[in-house]
Amino acid sequence: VPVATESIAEPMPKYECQRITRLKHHNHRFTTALALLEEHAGYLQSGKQDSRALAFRKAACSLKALHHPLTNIEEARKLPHIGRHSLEVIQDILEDGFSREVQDICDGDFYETMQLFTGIFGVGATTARKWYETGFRTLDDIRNDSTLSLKRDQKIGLDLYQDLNTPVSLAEADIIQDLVNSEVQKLQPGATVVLTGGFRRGKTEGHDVDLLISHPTEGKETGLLSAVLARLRGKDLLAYETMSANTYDPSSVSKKEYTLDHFERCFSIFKLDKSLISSTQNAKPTSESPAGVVQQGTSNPDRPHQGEEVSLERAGGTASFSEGDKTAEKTWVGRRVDLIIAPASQYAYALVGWTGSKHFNRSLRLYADHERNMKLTSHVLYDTVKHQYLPASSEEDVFHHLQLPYREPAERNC
Ligand code: DCP
Ligand code: MG
Repeated sequence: VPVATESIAEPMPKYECQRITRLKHHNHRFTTALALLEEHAGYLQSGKQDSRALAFRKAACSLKALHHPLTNIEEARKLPHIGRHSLEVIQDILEDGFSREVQDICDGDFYETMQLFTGIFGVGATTARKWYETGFRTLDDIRNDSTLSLKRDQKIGLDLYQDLNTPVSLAEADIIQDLVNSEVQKLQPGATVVLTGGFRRGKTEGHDVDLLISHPTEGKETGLLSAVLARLRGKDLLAYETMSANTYDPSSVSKKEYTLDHFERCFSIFKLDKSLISSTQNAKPTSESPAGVVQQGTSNPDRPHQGEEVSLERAGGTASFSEGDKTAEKTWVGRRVDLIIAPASQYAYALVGWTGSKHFNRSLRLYADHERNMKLTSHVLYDTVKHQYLPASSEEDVFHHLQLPYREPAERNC
């Protein structure tokens, strides 16, 4: 007789960072539906207070960490963070095999149009919704309306729509890492260029390539980013770039709102030569279809860069994208690349922060704050009782300071 080990095991811990959450789990039929509802809730909300979206995400995270397929609603009730709305969705899927609410969202044109518009680089939910409410439904509606004054990044986003909505493969990410690394080594031998974000957590596709650049000797990373960008520009490898300076201010670490990081970084679009990737072409969507629903497009419900339009607008970008590129057969594919510079003393915290997932980070920060009286950022960990910073030279050190069992990147997929 099989023993239901989990019924006698301890209850699931409250914080996601206390659990093991892998990419592959037993409850995709629920979590894909909840991810779609999260995305849809994000489209409806404005500002940063996306509590409905967060509720769906937290419910999905609990199901992802479950060691077996969920088979009854009573068990779902016992899991942490499964709210009333999520319970209803889970119950529908258990009983009917699909969620009517999810189906209705997919059948309407709001969700589909919002996916289309937020897929434009530089367009967040607020702008997309404004366009939807104006009556726009297609990319050509946007392209052909002379009254819209599109930002430079949004124009590039429209021009490269197909490229930027085709998932980046791991093979492509490796090529881009090599390209950047070879330039970095010429400028500052011994510097490190590490592929972070979803790829480091074991994903084989992503919406962008996140490269964390550092040097074991503190200070040697200074000036590196502009120099690397100059070299890449010289080789005509950049279609777009916008750099933001390091705005890190150690005195602000104790402020509650201090959660985003302040490293020197560059959002860019690389021109990846097609001849380099011909053997690794991939054109399939990243997202799975939620229970009983055929999903359109390649948009990833996990896509976290929505709402970034403000900072991009403020930063203003420089684009190098000539008419010739558009009219002639393009020999390259546009790929989103984030380059982040971290000094050695902050590297371990930056690595945790940029490995994610975004939700894992959120839970780590809450755990640090509420359970350990510590403030965690992508720069430092600060003990608010002892009034001291806790240095870390590895990710293991970070978990150790927080008195949490170490989680491999592949176990941080919540
Ligand atoms: N990050 C974060 N908070 C944000 C944005 C990012 O903590 N608002 C961190 C966690 C992410 C990492 O940076 O894992 C990289 O950001 P991405 O948006 O690229 O996220 P992923 O790499 O996880 O997803 P994708 O595979 O879609 O690129
Ligand atoms: Mg990424």
